[in-house]
Amino acid sequence: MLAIVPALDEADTIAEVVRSAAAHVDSVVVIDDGSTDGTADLAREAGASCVSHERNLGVGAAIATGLRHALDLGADAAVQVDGDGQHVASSIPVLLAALHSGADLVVGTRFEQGFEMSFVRRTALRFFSAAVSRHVGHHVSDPTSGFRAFGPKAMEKLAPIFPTAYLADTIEVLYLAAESGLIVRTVPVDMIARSGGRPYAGPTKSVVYAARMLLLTIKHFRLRPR
Ligand SMILES: Nc1nc2c(ncn2[C@@H]2O[C@H](COP(=O)(O)OP(=O)(O)OP(=O)(O)O)[C@@H](O)[C@H]2O)c(=O)[nH]1
Ligand SMILES: [Mg+2]
Repeated sequence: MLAIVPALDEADTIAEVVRSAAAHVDSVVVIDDGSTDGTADLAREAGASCVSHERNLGVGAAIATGLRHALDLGADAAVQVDGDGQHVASSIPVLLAALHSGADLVVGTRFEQGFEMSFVRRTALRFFSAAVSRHVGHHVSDPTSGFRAFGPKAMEKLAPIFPTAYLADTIEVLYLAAESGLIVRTVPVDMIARSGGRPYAGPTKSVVYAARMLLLTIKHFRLRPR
């Protein structure tokens, strides 16, 4: 069992993320994407192995690298945990338990805990939640959550096709999972607000990539498994 931690300039939080995840998995790999604040060294000092991309490839590419790494190690499961400290490690066993109950890919959802967000973001997420839920045949209330667990079949099927663009790395991958015959399930998890570093996407990037994701949603709708 492996934790995959995508990280870009998360020096404030990475050591604690590695240590807290390590209590629930066999090993932790941090996928560093050109951090300039010492994230990679801090991750190693905290006990993680660290893979660094030569240039910034984004979160999706980092997860793909992590899944390939997990397959190479022969890991039976991989948990995706953000490096900014938002994903509370004590929820890792909850994600893994859902894998053991028969799911191939488990999405940790935060809305059950009443997570705060803006009206526009909430509305867009409602739309994508409805589209993803229909596609995977299970209600996914929080399709952009990056707190997830992958079983062996999900690692194998998704590692070669993991989308790299922002939002596609969380939403489109669920369409691809359903089209690959994977069972997608959700469990409520604990998440907290960012305590340091900077968010990956600002408002402009979010709007542009949400529009792109809308087009991809139409494309995948035609491929929906029946
Ligand atoms: N490997 C890699 N990791 C990244 C990259 N950009 C962001 N990350 C990491 O991916 C995780 C998620 O990014 P965040 O910016 O926290 O995204 P978010 O949680 O949707 O947004 P906030 O709620 O604002 O934190 C964090 O651990 C980041 O350090 C990147 O280009 N490459
Ligand atoms: Mg975050």
